[in-house]
Amino acid sequence: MKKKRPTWIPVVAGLIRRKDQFLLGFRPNEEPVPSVWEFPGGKIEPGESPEDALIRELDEELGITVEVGPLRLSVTHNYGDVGVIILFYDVIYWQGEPRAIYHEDLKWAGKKELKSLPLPEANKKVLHRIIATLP
Ligand code: DGT
Repeated sequence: MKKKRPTWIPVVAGLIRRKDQFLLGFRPNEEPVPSVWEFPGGKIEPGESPEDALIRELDEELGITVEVGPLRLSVTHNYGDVGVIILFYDVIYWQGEPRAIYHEDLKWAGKKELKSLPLPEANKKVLHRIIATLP
């Protein structure tokens, strides 16, 4: 019998930094990852480059126009029977003031606060590496 291949979802997330803080969005209460503070971003559409996906997602979610920098880190995680691979990119420049178009709320959080907030499991795994990207 043919083995069922797992489903993988490619996701991009932006590391938007202001001084020693990151911009986070509070996810609406929707499965599979409800009510946590996440790094803004979303799924890469088929045929789209990761950078273009991040530009599109940050425009849709926050209403900002960004310049995407280098890929800083990546992580894989399983949510039930689907796996996500999340590519975290530096956002080196943005135009406009971020607004909570998709999220319930936005906040700037520094190292100490990040460690105490509810975050997606996939982010907790690499939190030390995310924090290491702060100046
Ligand atoms: P859609 O089109 O309604 O399916 O939604 P998208 O494309 O905005 O994608 P989204 O944000 O629902 O999917 C991202 C997946 O990655 C979701 O399963 C949650 C998971 N995830 C884990 N950590 C993070 C994170 O820090 N940021 C984002 N954006 N997603 C994360």
